[in-house]
Amino acid sequence: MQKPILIIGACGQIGTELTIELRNKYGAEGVVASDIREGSDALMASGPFELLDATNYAAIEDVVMHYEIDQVYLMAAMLSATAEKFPMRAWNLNMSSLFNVLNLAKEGKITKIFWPSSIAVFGPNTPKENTAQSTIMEPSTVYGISKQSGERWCEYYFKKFGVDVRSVRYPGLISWKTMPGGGTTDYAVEIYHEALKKGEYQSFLDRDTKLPMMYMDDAIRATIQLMESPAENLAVRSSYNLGSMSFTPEDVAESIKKHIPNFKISYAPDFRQKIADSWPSSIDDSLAKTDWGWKPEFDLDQTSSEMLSNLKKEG
Ligand code: AKB
Repeated sequence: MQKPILIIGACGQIGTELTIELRNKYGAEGVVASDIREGSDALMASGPFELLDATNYAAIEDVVMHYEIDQVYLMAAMLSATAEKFPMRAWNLNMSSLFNVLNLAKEGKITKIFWPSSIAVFGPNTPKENTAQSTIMEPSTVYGISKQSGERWCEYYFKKFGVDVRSVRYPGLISWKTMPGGGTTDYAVEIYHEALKKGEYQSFLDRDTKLPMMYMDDAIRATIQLMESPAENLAVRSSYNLGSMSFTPEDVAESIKKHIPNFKISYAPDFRQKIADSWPSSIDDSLAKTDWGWKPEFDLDQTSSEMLSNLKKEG
């Protein structure tokens, strides 16, 4: 039997769905969920849970030893918009949590790590369209700087100590089960909630701000697929570009109108506009495709149908 997986940050937007999916695959006891706070009733009822601070090395080590953990998915992070407000807290959380798991692997206490990077590693001088895996980066946000530094450390620990760490640069993620918190791409989730509740939405990004985005089912599939790929296939040990679709707030509004014809969108860009303007519009993920067979399944209209029908069922 496979040794259990530990998910740190299991109650967040990605962690919640990742935990459920990994439990479907490996059984309830095969996945230990952990977070600094408790999560949804469904998540809490689905298997073992530990309250855990991702910045506390000794506490993570205790959980790893107690459950004989083999792999860690580190999903705890402060996202781009919140990180601009609390730069030092963001740096501390995003970096110390990563060092904690990298060092556990270096010491041979776990064998494999998943750590999420982001399109935020790119910056205003990066070519915007079809952004390559390796190009000018120069991130201009606190979050982006922490993710780019994290990528460098992942590659360093792989090359220097043989740590099997794997990563993708997530685009904006759209999901209905758990709200995102503190990101610049959050509008693309809020818009569906507001469309159903009020029939209108005021977007904090301008109408033509095009960003790379992905439906959560695709993101979860990519994450598990990468973790299950043979190590020798993985040429990238910093983080893989991961693409699916790109759209603007106006595109989402048009897609929602196919279901809610009277839906209205207005625009009031705030500080998050500057963050969005520094990120790519579309991503070249050909290395993920060749190295581990990545293939996205959801386009914008499929995402809208899924979001609206599931949120409607939730009431
Ligand atoms: C954010 O908006 O901060 C995140 C991200 C793109 O990493 N969703």
